[in-house]
Amino acid sequence: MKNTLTEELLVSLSADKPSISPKFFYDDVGSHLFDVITLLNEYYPTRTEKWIMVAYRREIADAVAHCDVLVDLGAGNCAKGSQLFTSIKPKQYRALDISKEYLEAAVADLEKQFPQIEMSAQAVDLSLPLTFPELQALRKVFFYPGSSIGNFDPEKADQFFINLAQECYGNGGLLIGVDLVKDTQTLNLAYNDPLGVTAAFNLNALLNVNRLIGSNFKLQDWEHYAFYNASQSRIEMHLRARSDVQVTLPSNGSQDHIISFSKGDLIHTENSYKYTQENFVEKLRRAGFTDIQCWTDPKKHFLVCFANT
Ligand code: AVJ
Repeated sequence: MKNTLTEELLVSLSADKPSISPKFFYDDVGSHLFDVITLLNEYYPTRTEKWIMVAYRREIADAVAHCDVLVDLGAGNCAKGSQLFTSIKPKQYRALDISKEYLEAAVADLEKQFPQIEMSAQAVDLSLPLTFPELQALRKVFFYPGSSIGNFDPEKADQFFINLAQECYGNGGLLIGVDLVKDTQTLNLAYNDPLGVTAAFNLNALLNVNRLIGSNFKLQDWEHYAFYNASQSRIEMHLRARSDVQVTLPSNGSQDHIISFSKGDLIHTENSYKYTQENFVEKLRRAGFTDIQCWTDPKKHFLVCFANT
């Protein structure tokens, strides 16, 4: 594990455009920092999605119509998934996430509250194709909230949707939440909160990397840098070197690797793509979904879609 991570980070940090994958945000501290981000006034996505889900609860349940299995992609604490139980009434609940321990505890709690729903927890890497042959005959609802799709490059997102549309086998669909393109100021503020929680969340990736591979990033050498790139319709998050810095990546066996950064150099840590409703619906259609219904908030800040096959 340690070796492959070291290898992965050595490659991504020595590249022409150095990067650290956003998956490195989510250690224990990072997951909690993200939870705090979702409470911030400036970070509108979480609360706006919640508002849509509540305001259009009936309409969404009607669009879904019937659900044998709710497949929660990136379930986390299962809070959003379980909110759907009373409206969508799934017979089975499948919670998927990268971290299995966290997930199993959440699912165990839910099983006590909803003994009539059959539940399971499964560790997955969502960047790889998913397959559910055992669910073929059942009506499935894939659930992918929170604009997690925004972390995928547009081409990757297409692949992800094509995979899911196929896995529906004509019997089911995708319930998804996505952040919408809006004025630059609102976008920039959501990723540059004055309290500095997003900055801490970004910088924490360095602490996580140090812990995982034994590197020696120092927080005082780096600063949070996030902005909306309008031509690519995405928020970019970076860590910017505050001075010339050298970082050592230990390697067992061979020599340690030293990577040098100059003042102002960037490490790209995240893209968060934003879509227009038209773009997004077209994307779902191209992937093989046919009947697509959408709900949004009055300011059109966020979009929830049910894409049927
Ligand atoms: C979890 C990927 C949806 O892109 O808004 C929040 C992550 N990064 N603030 C997002 C995030 C900085 C979030 N997603």
